Amino acid sequence: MNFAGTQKVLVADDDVVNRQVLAELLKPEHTVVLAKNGAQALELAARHLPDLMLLDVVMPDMDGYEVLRRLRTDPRTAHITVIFISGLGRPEDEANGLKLGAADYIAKPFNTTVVMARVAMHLQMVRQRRMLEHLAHVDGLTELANRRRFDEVFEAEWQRCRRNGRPLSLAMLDIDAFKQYNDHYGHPAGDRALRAVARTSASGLRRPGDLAARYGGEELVLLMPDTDAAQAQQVVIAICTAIAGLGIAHEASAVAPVLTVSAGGATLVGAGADPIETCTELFAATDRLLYQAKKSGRNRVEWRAAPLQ
Ligand code: GH3
Ligand code: MG
Repeated sequence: MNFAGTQKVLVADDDVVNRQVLAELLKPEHTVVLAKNGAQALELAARHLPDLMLLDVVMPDMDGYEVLRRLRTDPRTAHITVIFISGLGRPEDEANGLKLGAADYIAKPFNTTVVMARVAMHLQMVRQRRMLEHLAHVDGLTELANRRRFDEVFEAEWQRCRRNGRPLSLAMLDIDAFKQYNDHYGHPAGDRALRAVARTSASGLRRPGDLAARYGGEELVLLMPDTDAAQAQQVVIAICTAIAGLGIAHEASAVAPVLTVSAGGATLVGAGADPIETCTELFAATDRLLYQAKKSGRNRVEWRAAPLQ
């Protein structure tokens, strides 16, 4: 992931001169988006998802305070860093702006050097926050989502799919005879194989809402919202086939001459007798099916459509 790219700043001000001055200042180093009123600021913020907004407080129709309030109610824009730039220079105006959740407050007339310095400082903080978020959610070895990220997304998708009566598919993948692989080829080779399995799994998922995560050790989970049992099973079989197709030699395996995986999968398909009640139960069902795949010979996929007992 690249954290060093050009950052995007949205400037919202009803005064054309202010907009131009700020745009000229920022353009050499940043991508600049300009809005001339509050409504346009909201629309462009949702469309461009800027790293930072410079928001005028006093604007006709919708003032900057209201723009900020509305930004915070939309999950897409809720975390955008906002600096107020305002002709209202009393301490209580500044305090009010900060209380509403602005990161900073600059009074007009502004000093361009100070504006640039503050913008640079806040953009640096945005960059650092993104890096920390990335580190907190990504597994260092495979670069897949980590377990923490998976748990968050799984819970949210579980809620969403149940609410909308949509199917939700979950699969768990585990490398066959991986202990023997490490014993035979060494741990660094094991790491490389695990990375290849992770890459193949991630690229086998088809939709933007799908998620591949490393759940632990050599165990991956694949989450496919809005995907029925037949589709999900097909995707997982294709992934397992592609992994075997990598042709990673595994002389020590009793299963096959190449590295293989086993998978268990379950799909939540709405109401029925003995339905699955929680995402933990769906997870446990998937885990049991993986165990079955292992027990019945490995290098295979076991699937069931919920409601399961
Ligand atoms: P099974 O077919 O039943 O899944 O057998 P297995 O040998 O794959 O399973 P077992 O649970 O006995 O061993 C898992 C092995 O995976 C042991 C552990 O060292 C290895 N492993 C887990 N995480 C990593 C990792 O990050 N890198 C490497 N190289 N090996 C790992
Ligand atoms: Mg294993």
